[in-house]
Amino acid sequence: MKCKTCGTKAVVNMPQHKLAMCKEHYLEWIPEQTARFIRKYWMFGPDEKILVAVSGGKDSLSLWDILIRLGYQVDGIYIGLGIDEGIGYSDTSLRLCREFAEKNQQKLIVVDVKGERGQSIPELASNGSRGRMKPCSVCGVVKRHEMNRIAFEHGYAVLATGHNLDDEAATLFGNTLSWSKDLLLRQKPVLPEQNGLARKVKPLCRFYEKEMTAYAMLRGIEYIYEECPFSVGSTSIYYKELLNQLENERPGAKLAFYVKFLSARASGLFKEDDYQPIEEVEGQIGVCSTCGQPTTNSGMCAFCKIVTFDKKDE
Ligand code: Q46
Ligand code: ZN
Ligand code: ZN
Repeated sequence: MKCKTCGTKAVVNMPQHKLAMCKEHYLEWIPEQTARFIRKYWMFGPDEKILVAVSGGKDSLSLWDILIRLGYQVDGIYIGLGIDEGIGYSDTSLRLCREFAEKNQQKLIVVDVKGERGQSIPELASNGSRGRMKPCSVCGVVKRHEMNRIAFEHGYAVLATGHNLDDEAATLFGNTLSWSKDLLLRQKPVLPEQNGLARKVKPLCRFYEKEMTAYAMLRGIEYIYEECPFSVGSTSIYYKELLNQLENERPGAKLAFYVKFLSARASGLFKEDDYQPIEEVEGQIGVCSTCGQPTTNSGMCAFCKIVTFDKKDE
């Protein structure tokens, strides 16, 4: 196997693209492709302030690395979830994010959920008054809220996350199985800024997970190998396994599934159905009575319901 660019021995083989590359050219190709996706989907411009959400995993730290290499002004945000589960998951992931930030002389904003709200994610999830909730449901609400809050308070126009193609294809698969029109309409590489919330972008959405693993390893990025303990047995992991079976038989199938969905939607897949008068759409968004963030709930947003109930019980 030879590098398509220089003909020396390739270290990465990508049958999905019918492409193989040496280390040097692979490490150039990934940022070039990322820059292409940023332009193609109109994610952000060179002067915009970007906040990248980092978890200590390969995708988010690689995204931070790539955006730095591309010359963007990009700071990191780490949400400390307080997940230990016998492996010190949150402690290790925070340490790796801090080390990355120091090594690259970048700013990292750390939000410690337990320090600020009194309870970690597992504690908020098992708190009795609201009934038990799944840690991932609580976690999703808390992470979204805190990232939006920090982006707003610190004036970041853009919030970038490290979702890769495997994540997006698994989400798309789940949304398609249930034909969740609202979720299919919202599943985009870019969600525009609205109601004071920063624009959300996913610059890695067209890279396979294994491409990001190769990038992180070849760049020498130290990341946490363990997945979050609460992800074990999740539906999204099951969908990823199913899609990997398909991909093994038909290289490129996962990418085609996702990219063709984006083009089908852009060319009007939902056109007739998705029309809603603008007054109706705007009427659905209110403001949380406690924190002021936009919400479709009346009264308190989902985040404030979680953390406020818990405070009363202390
Ligand atoms: S971090 Fe949070 Fe994930 Fe862990 S608790 Fe679930 S949602 S699995 S991306
Ligand atoms: Zn080469
Ligand atoms: Zn709120």
